Amino acid sequence: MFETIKYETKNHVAWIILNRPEKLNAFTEKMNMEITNSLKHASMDNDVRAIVITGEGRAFSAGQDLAEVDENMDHGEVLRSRYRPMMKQLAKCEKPVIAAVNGVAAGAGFSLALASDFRLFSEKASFVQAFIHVGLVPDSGNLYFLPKLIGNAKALELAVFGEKLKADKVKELGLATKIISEENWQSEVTKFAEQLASMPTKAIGLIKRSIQASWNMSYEEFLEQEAYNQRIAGLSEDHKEGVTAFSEKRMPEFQGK
Ligand code: T3D
Repeated sequence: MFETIKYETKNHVAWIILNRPEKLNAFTEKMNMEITNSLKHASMDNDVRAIVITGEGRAFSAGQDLAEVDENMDHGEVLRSRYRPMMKQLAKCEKPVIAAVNGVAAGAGFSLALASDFRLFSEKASFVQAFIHVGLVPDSGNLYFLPKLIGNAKALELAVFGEKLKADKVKELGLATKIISEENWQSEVTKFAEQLASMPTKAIGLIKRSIQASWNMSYEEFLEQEAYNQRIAGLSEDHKEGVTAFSEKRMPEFQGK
């Protein structure tokens, strides 16, 4: 089905595995398209309740494949036609998306991780704002998310100097949900993803939507949006199950409906 990624589903989790390990999973046009399509597919599959994006081999992704770049390239158009659809598909996904950063994430690879909802970070991974080293500006939403996560001053510093951030620095900056040792990597990522996949999926989607909405709304507008979202959550089967389980003094069994 796909050539540059692997797509697998297990226990309600969709795994999108970037699969050009010999090029550190650098993005080609085809890969941008396949990531976009796989995210769309996972978003629409009712059986999928969490999505993991990770890389094959020693890297998460080294960003744009520089072998594809030539001097006649219109970089603005490349972003509009290839990266924007991928980042928009990710932003509108109503299921939790986990970037399992198994190794180096550079350039747009770093951006993809920033745009995800959770970042699990291997102790041997690193983040690099590689753009400046090739005379470019961080793209693919990078400078939209990074200042919100770590503040303007630190985001500017990283974007300008492009230093490699190893696990200890990533932890200090609060850029990772969790740092995971190499030996526990696969089991911990799976456990985290499967835990999310057993939670009330609709409520998680509404939480994501609320946080996104809060960036562009007045408090009054936000409170209205909140009421609208809570009405939807309140009509879900998972809400009913949560209340029933509470009154029966047992653990809820959410179905994501
Ligand atoms: O038009 C547009 O603007 C589109 C949007 C662009 C967004 C971007 O992502 S721009 C930024 C592009 N990415 C980079 O500039 C990163 C370049 N790579 C690196 O800086 C380093 O490779 C890493 C820090 C990621 C990893 O370093 P290291 O020492 O672990 O590995 P390496 O030896 O440099 O790379 C290993 C191989 O992967 C090597 O190939 P070889 O020599 O073994 O055949 C290297 O050329 C290849 N590779 C690494 N990154 C890329 C790549 N090949 C193509 N494109 C890459 N981005």
